[in-house]
Amino acid sequence: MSEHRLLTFQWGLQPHEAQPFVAPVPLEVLAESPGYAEHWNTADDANYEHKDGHQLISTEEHLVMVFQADDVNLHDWVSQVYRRAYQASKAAGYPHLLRTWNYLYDINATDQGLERYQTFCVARHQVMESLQLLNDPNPAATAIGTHNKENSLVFLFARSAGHVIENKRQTPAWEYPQQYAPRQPRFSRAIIIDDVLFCSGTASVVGHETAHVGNLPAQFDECLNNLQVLIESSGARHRLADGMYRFYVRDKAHLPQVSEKIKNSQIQQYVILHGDVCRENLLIECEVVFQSN
Ligand code: 3EB
Repeated sequence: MSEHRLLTFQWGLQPHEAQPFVAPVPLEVLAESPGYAEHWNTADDANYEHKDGHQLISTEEHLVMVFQADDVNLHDWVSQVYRRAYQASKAAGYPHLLRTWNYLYDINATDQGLERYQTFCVARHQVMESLQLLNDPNPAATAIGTHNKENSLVFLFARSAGHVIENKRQTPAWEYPQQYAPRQPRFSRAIIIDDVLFCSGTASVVGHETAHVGNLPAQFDECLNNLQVLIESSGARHRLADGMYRFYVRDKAHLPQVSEKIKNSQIQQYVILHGDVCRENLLIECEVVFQSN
């Protein structure tokens, strides 16, 4: 294990001291495992800053940036935020983007002829292109729709690069055909850094197509199939049941089926959130952190 292991994710423990910072997840919690709470811990001192309407948390190795807004022009806001995040992190010496969480209001709605998820993809791609980042490794990412007008973008940057893991059952997102968005989504299926494996929002996608349209239990199983492949490709010896899961469910009525599936899967640590998965025919998506400790 690396000596410089600075970030761990804990569940179920109370922090030793009051956390001065709480990252927003602007979605309704439908269910969670007993005592669920996600804590990001680091061995180093953390500095907290509010600056020009966003928050920065920095340690020797990591920089977290958090942007929130209520009523925005999506294209303009995403462009401004991504540009600022990339530029500020690079200037501060944290050039490697490991992970993003993109929570966007009404993600499947159509605005001026384009689905809002597609507008987000276009804006993200344009910023990366103009900053000449299209050949850089893509971060692990989540893109989910909120219901309460809130938008939030969270970035985890680091001084050292992670290692990208793609899923051999799936087309890399940046090679998706343009039916999903006029500019391809830019995310990797997983990133591993030290012994922490971040799996992106993982859904029932095989190749580039949605598998099991309309079938929640089968989509759940396909998510776990995809995660299993990512674990195997990472070379790490994690078990599916040991991950820390965030599930996103489009339809509240599916909650009993999801709970039943989780129970049978032996997953211990989870939260189930009510959010719109960015492709309309995906009923469920999950993201997972695996780590050995
Ligand atoms: C998929 O596999 C599902 O655009 O950043 C999942 C996670 C998905 C992140 C993104 C999209 C994104 O294609 C969609």
